[in-house]
Amino acid sequence: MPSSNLYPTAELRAADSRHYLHPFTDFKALAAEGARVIVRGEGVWLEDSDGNRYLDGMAGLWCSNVGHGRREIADAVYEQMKELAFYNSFFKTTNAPAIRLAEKLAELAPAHLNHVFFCGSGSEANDTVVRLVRHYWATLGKPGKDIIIARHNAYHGSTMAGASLGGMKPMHSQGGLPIPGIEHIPQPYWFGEGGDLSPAEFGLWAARQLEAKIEALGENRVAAFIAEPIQGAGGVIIPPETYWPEIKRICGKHDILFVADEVICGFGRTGRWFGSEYYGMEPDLMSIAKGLTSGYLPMGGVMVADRVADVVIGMGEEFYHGYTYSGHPTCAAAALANLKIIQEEHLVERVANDIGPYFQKQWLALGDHPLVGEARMVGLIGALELVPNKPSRHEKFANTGDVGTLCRDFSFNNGLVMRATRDSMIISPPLVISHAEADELIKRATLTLDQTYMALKKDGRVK
Ligand code: PXG
Repeated sequence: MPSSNLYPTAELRAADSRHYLHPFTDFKALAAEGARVIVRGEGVWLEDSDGNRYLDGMAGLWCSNVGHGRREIADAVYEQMKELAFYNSFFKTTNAPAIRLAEKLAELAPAHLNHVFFCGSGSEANDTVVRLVRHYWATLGKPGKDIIIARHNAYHGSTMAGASLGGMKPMHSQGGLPIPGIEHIPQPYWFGEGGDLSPAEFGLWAARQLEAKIEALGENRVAAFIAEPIQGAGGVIIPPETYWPEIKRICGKHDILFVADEVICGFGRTGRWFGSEYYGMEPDLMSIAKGLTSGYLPMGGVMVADRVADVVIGMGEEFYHGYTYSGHPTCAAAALANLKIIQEEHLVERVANDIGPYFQKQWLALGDHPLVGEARMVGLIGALELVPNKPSRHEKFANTGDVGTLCRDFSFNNGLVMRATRDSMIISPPLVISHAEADELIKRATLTLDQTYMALKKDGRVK
């Protein structure tokens, strides 16, 4: 990758703050500071308009599973665009890449999931979920069975239904959310909310909140439970081992659908194709996006179990739902090329047996740092909890988020992209990261922790 370039950074920044409304951004703060202009990506590396290089510890935004700059995907997209850039899938029409992709996904997903509804993003996937599960129960003559249970601090997208399913309080405070018929239960976040319970006890407690909620609402009113196998944006919440088996028992006992939001956990992140497989869950529906195309083009979908498809296809009236870009041929071509790379380079197996264990060992060792209260990781998704007074996990920093932001800024300056959630640091690198690059990531993360620790010592926030 060339280290110099011709981008006019100052002018781009000025135009950016004049015209570009960024997502999830404090506009005034961004205008004051100016955004980093990212101009190039290759493998796990990014380069900005001033020629600075960054190790992309977040795989774009939890999505660049095959790494940046893959020529194979660019070529597949180019070829498809020349042939047929776009046609829709309405009115009894279809296209070859979307068919091939649906077939491929049925092959890769657990055996009982053989149908897919395509859309443009994870948010649209979850909007589709809400409409589809309600349509399913209505078709079975139970239109009143329409409540969807989700979890606090979950992230399911930014559309009206996605943000409603999500459990982010600041999002609900804007725009009149959640929409009706969505309920939330506690998350299985032992480090932050486990009190004096052991992880195992807390995992059972958190799972049983689902049963309590179903019983309080009445099973005849509950359509589905939706959850990420591991909560990503919420702070890489890895549930205690007791959690998913108990959820499985509860979903099996009550007649409700289980929806796995695989937008982050899907396509190898956990060392299995899907996070629900890692936890032995058998979802009725799976939301997918991000790693489906590794972010090369926007695409999402909902995978549908035979049990649900049989009803919706065999008994239902028309499902009045769909997007212009459902089954977009060029996006499907990108997804196919991406999945081909994941298969041919054995990236899922690599996360399970090679780079995953190699990286985890070093990441978990960061738990010994005086600032780190807990290091956790599954596959290639992990977090570090920063605490002021180790080993207490009950004491937190004042003004939650300030220390995380400080640490993230040090990280950027050290040429490493980590994301901060509250006061924890998050990592989710491309699955192609090499051993040497993993070592480099850990080196930069260690330096970042040391600098953060020193700064906090200096201003008295740690003793
Ligand atoms: N479900 C999950 C589990 C997600 O992580 C979505 C749905 C929505 O996908 P789209 O494609 O509509 O964005 C997501 C997206 C963050 C961050 O700050 C995470 C996401 C999106 C934006 C920011 O960690 N995840």
